[in-house]
Amino acid sequence: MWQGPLAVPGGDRQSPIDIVVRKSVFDSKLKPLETEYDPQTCQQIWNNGYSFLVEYDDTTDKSTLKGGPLQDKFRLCQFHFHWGESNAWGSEHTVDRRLFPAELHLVHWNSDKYSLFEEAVMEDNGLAVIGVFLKVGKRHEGLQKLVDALPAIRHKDSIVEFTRFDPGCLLPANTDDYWTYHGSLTTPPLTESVTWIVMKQHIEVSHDQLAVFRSLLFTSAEEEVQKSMVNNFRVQQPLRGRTVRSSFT
Ligand code: SG6
Ligand code: ZN
Repeated sequence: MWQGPLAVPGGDRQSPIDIVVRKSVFDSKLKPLETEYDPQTCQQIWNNGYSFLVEYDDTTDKSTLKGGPLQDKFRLCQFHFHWGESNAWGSEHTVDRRLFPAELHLVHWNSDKYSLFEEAVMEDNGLAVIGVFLKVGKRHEGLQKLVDALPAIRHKDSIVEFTRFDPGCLLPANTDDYWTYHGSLTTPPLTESVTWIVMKQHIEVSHDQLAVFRSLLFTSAEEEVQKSMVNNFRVQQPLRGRTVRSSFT
């Protein structure tokens, strides 16, 4: 795939990382997150050959993220997941080396400073991504509407209308407790433009719901050999002197 040595720049704030709880630094100035999501901005879901993306209309400030470690207002453009072939791994970030079966990423761009995602993605303070770990347990009611839509986008490049989905239903009950650090996108262009906000609390989904994620394909309908969409996470990157701050003690 893309993870050849040439594709990986020698940056010093790459993602994902292992969060070492004992080394994270409590910062009393970190505020609670303020998410304001309008389900009406939800537009479509597509299989981009690496994950599936739920995309939001980001032409206005209708679905936004503020607060937390952020000075500016950020606009939601999409969310997606990373997951493993088994429940033993799949997340991109880890906590004290603990792996989770999947990880949700809600991607936002700085609409105070920039006018387009494409512009923000190249800039230092351009993006803010919320990461939420998924654990296997009871079925997640909010997620089910999404799971039901997945068979329609089984192959790469398929896209279907998907509307009125509130991404807030995928956040854990407590969003006040999180870790934050400066990092990068975990796929090309791997730009070091991301303020990562990783939730301490996980959400629970059922094994069956994750099994539907795993029934997606990396390959398009035309390809002869079909490949299951699993293990779509990047390998962990060195911390290189960065500090992970926590909003909680
Ligand atoms: C996923 O992550 C998405 C893709 C891309 C990538 O694989 O399929 O759309 O997202 C914002 C963006 O370019 C990187 O996003 S991530 O760093 O949050 N994982
Ligand atoms: Zn991601």
